[in-house]
Amino acid sequence: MLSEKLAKLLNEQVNAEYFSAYLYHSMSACMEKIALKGTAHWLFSQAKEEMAHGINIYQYILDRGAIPVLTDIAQPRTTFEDIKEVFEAVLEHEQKVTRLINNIATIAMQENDHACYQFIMWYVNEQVEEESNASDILSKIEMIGNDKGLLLALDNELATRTFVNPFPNNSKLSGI
Ligand code: OFO
Repeated sequence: MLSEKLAKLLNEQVNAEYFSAYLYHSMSACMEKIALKGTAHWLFSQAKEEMAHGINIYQYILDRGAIPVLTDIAQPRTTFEDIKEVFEAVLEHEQKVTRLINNIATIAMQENDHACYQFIMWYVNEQVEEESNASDILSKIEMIGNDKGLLLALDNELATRTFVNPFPNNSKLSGI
């Protein structure tokens, strides 16, 4: 059984992951608006991944004998002028999520909840990838500067992302 403290943190993390999905949907919509369809697709795929992250924690809360408590999801930012603003915000957001995940790992360790610690370690490793992806794309955007041709090449590259369910064994995520 999860401690009350860990159950609360995991519930908050479900909310944070759903908020991430909401934020990436909003960013995707802004990129559609300026015809960067590949970037919009990348962000939409990221939103799907965030939903999967949230659902997997939701299932874990149930598996540990607690009940997920769903709370309001905040409104995300709705205006982004260009792709640079988007990926600066992606990196900042993922750094914030990393801090939340690390805090859960710290508390799980302090409480000697080895199962929860092991569970959340997947997310600790995932955050390394999330931050690295955002910062790689941001570096490319900075190199591109005002070159529209290179921007379209990056947009085409982002269009090739395919969504892969990160938790194929979670029955709540089968078929997505
Ligand atoms: Fe769930 O990794 Fe991004 O927020």
